Amino acid sequence: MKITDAKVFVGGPGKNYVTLKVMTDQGIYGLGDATLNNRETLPAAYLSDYLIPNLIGKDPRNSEDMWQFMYRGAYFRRGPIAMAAFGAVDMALWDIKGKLANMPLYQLFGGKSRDSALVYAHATGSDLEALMDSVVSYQEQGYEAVRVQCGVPGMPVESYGVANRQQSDEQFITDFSGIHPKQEVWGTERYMRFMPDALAAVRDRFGPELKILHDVHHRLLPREAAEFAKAVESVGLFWLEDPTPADDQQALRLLRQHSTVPVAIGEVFNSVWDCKQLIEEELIDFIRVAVTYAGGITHVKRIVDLAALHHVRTGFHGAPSHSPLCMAAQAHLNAWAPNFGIQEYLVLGTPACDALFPSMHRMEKGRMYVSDAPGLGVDFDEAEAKRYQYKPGSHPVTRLTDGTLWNY
Ligand code: KDG
Ligand code: MG
Repeated sequence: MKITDAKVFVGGPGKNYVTLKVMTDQGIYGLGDATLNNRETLPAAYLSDYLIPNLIGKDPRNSEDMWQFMYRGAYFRRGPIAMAAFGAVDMALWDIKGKLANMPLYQLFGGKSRDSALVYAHATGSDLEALMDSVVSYQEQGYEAVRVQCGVPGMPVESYGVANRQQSDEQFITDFSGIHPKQEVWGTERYMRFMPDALAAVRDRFGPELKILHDVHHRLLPREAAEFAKAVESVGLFWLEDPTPADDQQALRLLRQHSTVPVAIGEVFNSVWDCKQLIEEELIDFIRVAVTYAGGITHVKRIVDLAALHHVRTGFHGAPSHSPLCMAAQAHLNAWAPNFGIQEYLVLGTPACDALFPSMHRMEKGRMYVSDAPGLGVDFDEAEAKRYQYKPGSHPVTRLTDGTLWNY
């Protein structure tokens, strides 16, 4: 069996999905995703200029050897652009393998460990009242878990994950007005004074059963993160996400010494080496990598296995920018992983997105049901894809009130 051709498509409804299609001499094709949010043209170029020419003529069944070839062969290791490009190739080869075996991918990993995967949604409000309304609407749809983000009094409404009453959460991931980022303002003291009480108010209102998550989005210094984690302990969070940037991983020890709040980190990680210290020292409770950004199924499965040895559960990244292909790969891992925790899931299939990526993966009442179709279980409609083209966009940047550039 041989790979005969491969193509990359960039575009999609309101997002720049980077989709790889790998064709074989047996008529079977595989699909993969390289959508690196707001840097989409770069993994696309890595694929077209370097990887696709090396795929032609290779046996697609040897996905492990191909992964090693891409990683070791590049010499310059890791990094989100390369790892997203490798992720797309790896997913496509697993898709082909599943189609050849006539099995959904979760069967190739070891079968199902659960019938459905717990999912969390994003509840958000410019103030506490709007946030409460948002939580109610998710509860009414059957969600058991919600991430809550809220505007902080005295700070501009534009801040990570906070929607005002007219906006949807999705608009906060990409600003399509161009490549010059818009600016948001962050005030640590105000946030630290307001947010623990806001989270406690959500707990009081909704009672003990609601699983409440909160994302600090890398904004606090290690000491502040430890103070915050201690202050929210009585809320009983399901997790506290990215309390501090994890570049300095030993800094998380300080938080652990002061609080038992469960910690989730890893959405910006792209290899097992980024996760290693946090997992081995048991400084986190949930690992947040995404299959696309972290080199595909082959590599993320290794991260999941390492995490399992250290009681760390999965909580794969699934922001609105994630392609249905990435979410499908994660759905198969979620069905299998003995250490599954929760899945962030926001690509709630708009008709346009479903038309581009038809699939039988299903969301119902805050749970995801994996498709039984062979391979990834997602198709890609090339005729639909012609309707879209790349649109430049960017993440906002964050500055402190005095203008100092901070972590987005
Ligand atoms: O591209 C960046 C987003 O994926 C990120 O800001 C979303 O923090 C995020 C989350 O938890 O989904
Ligand atoms: Mg996050």
